[in-house]
Formats: sequence, structure tokens, C-alpha cells
Amino acid sequence: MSDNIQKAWEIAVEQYGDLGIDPAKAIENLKKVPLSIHCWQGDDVGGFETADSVLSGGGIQVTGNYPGKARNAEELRADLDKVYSMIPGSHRLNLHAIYGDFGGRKVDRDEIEAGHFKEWMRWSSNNKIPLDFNGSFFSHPKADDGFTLSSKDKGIRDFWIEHARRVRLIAAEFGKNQGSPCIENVWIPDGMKDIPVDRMGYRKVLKDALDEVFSEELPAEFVKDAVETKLFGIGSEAFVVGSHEFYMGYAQSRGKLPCLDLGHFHPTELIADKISSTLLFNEELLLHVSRPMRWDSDHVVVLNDDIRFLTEELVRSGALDRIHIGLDFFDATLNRIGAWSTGARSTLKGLLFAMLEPTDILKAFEEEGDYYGRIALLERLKTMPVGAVWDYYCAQQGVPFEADIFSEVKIYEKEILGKRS
Ligand code: RNT
Ligand code: ZN
Repeated sequence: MSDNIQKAWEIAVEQYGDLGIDPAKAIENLKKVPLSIHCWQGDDVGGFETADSVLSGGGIQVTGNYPGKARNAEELRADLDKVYSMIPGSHRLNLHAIYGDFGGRKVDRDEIEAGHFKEWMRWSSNNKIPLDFNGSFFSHPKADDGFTLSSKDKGIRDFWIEHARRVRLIAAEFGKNQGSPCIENVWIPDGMKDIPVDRMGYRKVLKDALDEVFSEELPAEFVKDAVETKLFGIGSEAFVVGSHEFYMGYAQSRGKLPCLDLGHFHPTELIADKISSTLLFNEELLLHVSRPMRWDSDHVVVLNDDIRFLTEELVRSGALDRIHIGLDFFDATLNRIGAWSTGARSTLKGLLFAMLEPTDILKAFEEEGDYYGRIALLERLKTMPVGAVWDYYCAQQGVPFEADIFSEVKIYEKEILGKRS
């Protein structure tokens, strides 16, 4: 470790020590929090169903055509190896069903099975990176009419029920393979552009379809199901079947995990405020950490106020062991390896920042009604040397410093990404 890093660390230890905070303990706590890193930043949510898989419809939009995206599962795994080498700590991988090793054959969504994910399971065991999983209810002709699990057309609905059923079975295989639960998430794009008449009808269909999907009991030690709420999407501005209230009710009544995505609410609505309430009424919770800009735009996560407010709430809840933190952003206008690692690192920096907070002192101010004391200390914390603690952690974990991330990404771009056509 360089002298400068060590010196800065010692000063940080002293300064945080004045507030009764031990940065070494904060680092130990941070190490215990895995992020579920999403596979889909690597290829713009394309997947490997066919050689030229591209995303279409379904309220997800990826813009940009920065060169070097992964064209197959081997390239994606190589890129992921690079990404994990730039993130301190031990993390997970969040896969989507369209990312199987399909060997160039057409395998439809209602035909996928664990065998298509053998290579991922091998990669997972070799690298000690547990897997999470998602059904893919978009980029498919049977999703083009805007409805999947909530479709009133039984043929379409049954197709997606079969997909969802298989996704759970594959997730359970992942769980068995890794000896810990795989978090399996259901997000469907279903909704309408203009104001519907039969909101109740579609929601009733979705409720019954989900009940059918989940009717098979699978061991909780292998798989835990989550359902992702959403306010609107492109083409579903007026109505999303799986709304927040729908899935909160569904998750609570069925013992499923609600999944809250930062981009799935009104633009000024913060999910930070939802954490405590959700934890009081649900055993566990899944998050999709993203950065909406005016809409569910899935920009790369940066250390902004939304992330700080969120991570503060996560840490203050004292329930990090009940919260699964997934990342969900995809930007194709910039180097994807850089996007991935910066988004993950910024999320971790938010957590570290929150772990360096003297919450007890702040709480005491609050309870005494000394609101100036509260705001003054919160402001003081903002200019304290969190960067020195972060650098020390990066050095300890053998991952690049903030100052070196850019050149590290550029080298990979030159040597690997730049050679992809
Ligand atoms: C879409 C949801 C969903 C997807 C991924 C690819 O609005 O956020 O989680 O982003 O499943
Ligand atoms: Zn999401």
C-alpha cells in the first residue's frame, strides 16, 4: 500500500474516531454486502437467443451504439471477469433467461432448461459468484401486443406461464448448485398506452397467472421469488398491470419479495422513503438500483443524492441481511465495462458513506428536537474523508483506485473490446 493511501487512511481514522466511528469496522460491514451485478449492461439487454438478438419493445429502451459489446456468452463472461476485478468485495451475478448458451439453436422461451445455463453454473462455481435469475418477458413476438402473463389470450398467457415456471426451476438449480438461494425476479412489461376500461380484468388475469406460476412449491433454500412493480413504460403510459399497489399486495399475501426499482415511480418520488415501510411488512426485499432521468431511463448509477438517501436508509434500517441489492442500468453510449464498474462502485461508495455515519448521535439530536444539530452534523459528514477510506478498501482488495479506473478500462478497450467488430 502506498504511503499516501496509508497516511490519508490514518487521518480518516482519527477524524471519524472523533465521532465514535471506526472506519475499519465500516469496511468489514461493507464487505458483507453483495451486489447482484446485472449481466445485461454488457450487451444492451440483447441476450444470446439468436446471433443478432436485439431488444425490441416492452418499455425498455437502450440507446447508443458504442463499439465493443459482447456478442456471445464467452465474451460476456470475459467482460464480467474484468468488471468483477474492478469492484471490491464479493458479489453475485444477475442473469436473464435470454442469456443461455443456446449453441446457435432456436430455443423458445417455453423450452429453456437448466442445461442451457450449465456454463454459467460452472463459471459461478469457479469464481464463487452466486447467480440470481430473471424471466425475460420482452423482445419476443408473443410480447408484441403489450401483454404477457396478463394477456386475455389464453395461448399467449400459457406460453408465458410456462416460461415463468421454467425460470423458477432453473433458478432452483442455480440455488442447489451454489448452496444458497437464487433470487428469481418477475418483471413483465404489460400495460396500455391509453386509458384502459378493464383495469380490474387484466389485474385479475395477472393475479391468477402468477398464482399458477408459483403453484409449484420450491425449497426456499434454493429459490426466492420477487415481483417487480412499475408505474409506466414506453407504450404503457396510461396503465401498467403490475403496478406498485398490485405487487405490494401480491407479495405480502403470497410471501414473495417486492422488487423496487429506482426508475419505476413518479420522477420526484424516492424509494429511500419506501424501505422502512416495506421492511415492516415484508420479510425480504429486492432492489433494482438504477438512475432514472426524467423517466425510467436506466442511466449508469452515480453517487448522487438519490443513491445516498437510499443507502442511508438501507444501512440505518439495520436489516441489510433482508435486502437484496440488484443493479439495473444499461447505457450503450459509453464503454460498457466502465459503465458497469462505475455503477457498482458508486453503489458501494454510497453504502460506505452511510456506514461511516454516527447514526446514534444524529438520532439523539432528532429526539431532543435539536434539528439544527442534526443538519449541522449531516453537513459536516459530507466533507469528511470518505474517499480515503474507499481508497484504503480498494488497496486492501487489490482493485483499482478511482484514479486508475479510467486507464484500466481504456487498456481493456484497446486490447479486447476494440477488436470486436
Ligand atoms: C424494466 C425493469 C426490468 C428490466 C430488466 C432487464 O423496466 O426495470 O427489471 O430492466 O429485467
Ligand atoms: Zn428493474
